[in-house]
This record gives sequence, C-alpha cells and structure tokens, in this order.
Amino acid sequence: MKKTALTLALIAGVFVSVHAQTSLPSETPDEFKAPVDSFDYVKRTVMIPMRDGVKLNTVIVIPRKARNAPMLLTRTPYNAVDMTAHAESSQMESILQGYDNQPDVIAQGGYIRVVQDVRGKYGSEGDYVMNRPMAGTALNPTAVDHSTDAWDTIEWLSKNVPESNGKVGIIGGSYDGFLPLIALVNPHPALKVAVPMNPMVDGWRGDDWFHHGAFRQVNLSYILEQVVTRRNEARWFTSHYDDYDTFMRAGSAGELARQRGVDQAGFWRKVVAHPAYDEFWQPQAVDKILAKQPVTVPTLLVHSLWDAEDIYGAIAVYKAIKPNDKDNKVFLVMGPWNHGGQDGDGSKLGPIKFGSDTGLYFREQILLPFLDRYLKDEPSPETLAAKIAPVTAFETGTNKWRALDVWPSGCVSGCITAPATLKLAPNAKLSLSNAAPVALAKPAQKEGYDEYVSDPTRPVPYRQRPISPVGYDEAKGQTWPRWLVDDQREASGRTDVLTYTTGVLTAPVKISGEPVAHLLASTSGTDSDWVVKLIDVYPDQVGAQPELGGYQLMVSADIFRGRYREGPDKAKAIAANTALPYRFALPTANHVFLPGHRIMVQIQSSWFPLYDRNPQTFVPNIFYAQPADYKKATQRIYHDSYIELPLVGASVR
Ligand code: PG9
Repeated sequence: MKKTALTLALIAGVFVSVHAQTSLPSETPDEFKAPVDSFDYVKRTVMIPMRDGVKLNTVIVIPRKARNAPMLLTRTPYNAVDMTAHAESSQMESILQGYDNQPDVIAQGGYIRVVQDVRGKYGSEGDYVMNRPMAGTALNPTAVDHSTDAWDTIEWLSKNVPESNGKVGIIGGSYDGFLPLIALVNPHPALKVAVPMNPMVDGWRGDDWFHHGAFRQVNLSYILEQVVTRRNEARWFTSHYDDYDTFMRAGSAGELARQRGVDQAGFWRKVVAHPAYDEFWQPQAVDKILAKQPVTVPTLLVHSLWDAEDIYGAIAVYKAIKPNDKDNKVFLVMGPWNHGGQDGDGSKLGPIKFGSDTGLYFREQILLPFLDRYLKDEPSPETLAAKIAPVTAFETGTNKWRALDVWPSGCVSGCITAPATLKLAPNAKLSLSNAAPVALAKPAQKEGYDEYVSDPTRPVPYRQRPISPVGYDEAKGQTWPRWLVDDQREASGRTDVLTYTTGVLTAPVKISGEPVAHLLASTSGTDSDWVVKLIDVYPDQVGAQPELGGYQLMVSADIFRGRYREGPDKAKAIAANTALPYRFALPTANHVFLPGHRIMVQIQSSWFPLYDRNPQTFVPNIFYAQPADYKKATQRIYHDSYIELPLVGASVR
C-alpha cells in the first residue's frame, strides 16, 4: 500500500513540477549568426532613404575580394531578395543564376551586384504605381518618380559602398528595362552606363497592355498579382485547362476582371477608363520622354526579335534618341530571342536553330566589354580593343551577326534599304515588286477582294489549343515565351483566315526594319480588328530537320483595332460595308527569306485569347461590351492591299 502511495506521490510530484514549468529551454538561439566566411561574397541589405523620406529595400552582393569594383544596379518590382537568392549557395554566380542577372558577366567582371525593390513593392516603403509616371505631371503631381529614386539610390551607393569605385551601371529587362530608361532622365553623375533590355516603353502602342488599341487580356493575371498586394501574395486561379475557355466563358475582359477581383486594382481602373491613346497613355510614352533629353550616358539597348511582351520598346527608344546622339553613346543589339532570351542559351527558339549560342555571344562579346569599358577604372586591353558596333543585328534566316552603323540598315555599306511592295493578288497569291508604296485610296477600290466571316463566338486562337496560361515554367508546359515562333499552319487552314503566298523564291529576299501593313478592307459590322502576319514558309521538306518541312514561321505580326483608324486617340465607328484604308506598322524584322522558301501573309480579325474580342459592333468601351454586342461580320480584303517591306540589297522582280 505504502509503495503505491509513494509511487503516486512521486508521479504527482513530477507532474506538478513538470506543469509548474511552463516552457522548455528553446533550442533556437536569440540571434543566429550565419557562418558566411567561406562564401565568395558578402551580402548586405540596406534601406536607402529617398528625398521624400521613403526608404527602399536594397540588396548589395559584394565579391569577397572586391576593391574599387564597379556596381551593377537593377531596380525592380519583382522582389530584390528573391533575385539575389536564386540558390542557397556560398557562390555569388550561383545565387544570381536566375531572372535578370547575367551572372556570368557579373562574376567574370568582378562586379558588385545591387538589386532594389522599387517604392511600394516587397521590402520597400511607399506607394506602388504601375510604371510610375514622371514627377510634376498631371499623372504624378508628387516630387518623386523613378528618375529621382534612381538618382537618390546612386547617390547613396556612390558614397556608401567602400568596396566600390563609386561608378554605377544600371541594367534590367522588361519592367526592369523600363527603369534604366527612366534613370536616364536627369541622370546622376555616377551613372556611367545603362543597359535597358526588352524595355516597357509604350503600353498602348506596342508593349504589354495594348497593341494598336487591342487589349492584351492575358495580362489580367499579371495586373492582379502585381498590384493588389505589396508582396504579390494574391494569386490568379485557373478555372479551365485551356485559356481559350477561361476568357471565352467570361465574355469580355472587363467581366473577367470583375469576376477575378482585378477591378480592385487601381491600375486596372485606369486602364478601363482609358481604352484610347489619350492623356493617360501619351505622356507615359518613354520614347517621347527621352526624345527631349540629351544623350549623356552610354546606353546599350537590347531588343528581341521574337519578344512576346515588349516587342515595341527598344526600337522605339532607339529611333527617338539616336538623333540626339552627338557623341555616339547609343548602341543597339537585336537578337533572335524571346523576351529576355539574351540572358540564357540563345542557340534556338522552339524548333528554330541559330547555329550558335547567341545569348552567350551577346553577354561575352558585347555586354561584358561594354560594361567594363565604362565602369572599370582600368579596362583590360581586350576590353579596350573590343569593337562594339553601333548596331549589332542578328540576321535570322542566314543566322549571321551583322555589325552595322545605323538602324535600319541591312548592311554596312553598298546596299540599299528601299521600300518594296508585297501585294495581294487573286487566287491567294502574293506578288513582290519594287513598286513604290502608294497611299491606298479611300472607298474607290480598284481590284477584286477576298472575304471571310469573322465569328466572335469562334475567334481565331493565337496558338494551337489547348492554350496554357501565360507562364515561364516549361516543365509545367508553359510555352508562352516562345509562342511567336509557333507554326502558323493551323491558322492557314481556317476559313476565317486569308492566306496569300508567293511562289518558291529563287533568290534571297532580305528585310531590315518595320514592315507596314496597308489594307483596303470593309466589314459588315461597325468595328473590327485586323491582324496581319508576315510569314516565312519553309520548303516542303527539310532533310536536316524534318519537322520544319512546310513550317510557317512568323517573322513579324501585329493587330490593329479598326476603331482607331483615324487616330489612336479617338475611337470611331466604322462605316459598314465600305472599303476603307488601314495603315499600321508591324514589329521590326531582320530576316532573309532564303531560296526555296516562300513568303506568306495571313490576315484575320481575332487573335484570341491573347487579345480581347472585338464585338464588331461599335460600343463606347469594349471593356463593357455586353453579350448581345458581339456579332458575326463579313470581312472583305481588297487586292489593292499590300505589305510595305523594308527590302535590302538587290532589286526584285
Ligand atoms: N514586361 C513584362 C510584363 C509587364 C506587364 C505585364 C506582363 C508582362 C515584365 O515586366 O515582366
């Protein structure tokens, strides 16, 4: 009995003593000190104060042995901490192996890497405004914008990074490419070089939000995730395996935005309120902003010929600032890349092979010597000897890099770039001639036509279905980044796509510059979209790569929303069943149609769901179009229509 009582008392005692203790000694130290001495870099995170007191989260990665090292800055809305931690590694090149870094260049160059969250995003303070407009304007009456934030950041860096030589280069792609351009407005004296790659420049004319007024509705997911939370925690959910169905079931972009909560984003409300190229979009055109600035900072513009996101920006800026380039500080590189393709292996894009790693060539032969030349106190003899042409343009078709003096120009000297016409003809033919382009007359069409029915309940898919949502993870089947090189055969077989083709070429046909679509067209509706695609048709059989037999490769293509035919700032109904002229530029090409190939033009009136459907009846704002507004229309394309080609070299028949 006693034993039992004693045992019980012991248990109770232990129990009481245990429960008298409310916690155990934590196994977590008060402050963990990461053992980073073995790392080949030192990482510092600082909050840099801007002139209005807002502090910006800035990650600085310094090679451990750095002395007098130049700094390479990227300002980003995409999470500086993530962009400097692509791997949990003790090696600098490994942690930078990811979005927008060029790790091989940074490591080889011994650069200090600085990545900063823009105001309002992630670790930075302040308010977020998409592509924050310039300070002191109606769109931004505050005293701060990305040019002042860049200035204040560079001021701080040039004085607070003892391992540096005080010189800063700014580099980045996409939105991160827009930010270097804005840093060129009243640039800080320590800003020695800028490398804007695939930059967002004009969201209405040809970059991310619209092309010639047609809305790029697949970016609704981006707007939601980028805008509605500081750290991009809100996620766009998928409701259909095929994105074609996602957008079709919703009806309009405005309705889908409402269903998904995108309408809670201030930027979306601005987009919906400004469907035309008006006082919201025009002042934000970065090419126009920079055209008013002197060129003082050496700038390397980087353009991707198959850029599915910002195919307009780099060339538009080049055209805008080159006239101000008195001291030859503006350089242009264009490669056979998709959006950002220059950062990786540029040997091929989809099935299209380029014969060499064009991305590595760009980084090693152009980017590294360009940065070294302007950022290092003592550039190496190789750097000083490196010849960086004013324009380095990859010529697709022949797969050759061309060093040029200006753009557009198809060769260094001795060739001409003159407009030629690729004219529609009966029986789906195309004829190429040196005939000078002529402005298409108004209603009096002179020739025959072809017609098709554009049915908004069956819009033309922009790629073969099922269409994966916009994404960058090939492992998940997300092939958005390379959709521009998809085979267009499927489309050419549709009755609502007109297809015109030349005979087999017996001599090369080279184009360098922007083709221009001149359409004479009518619609039975009162609004319409026109899509024009310039296509290289491969020989019926390609022994070395069978899957390219008969391949239809887009080399330049775009959409034009017919309501803006009289001007991008005013939407006007289209007179039904009346042949009217439409003229719009297609994206830059630098391409040779080889002998044995054919040239093709496809014309259609939808590109879905990349672009929202045109109801084909005129409504004040397509974002608010109702189901009853969407009507079939009979479209006529008159054979007066042609594509103006920037033809290079020998004349053609
Ligand atoms: N230019 C890219 C983008 C911007 C907006 C919508 C979708 C894509 C980018 O900055 O990644």
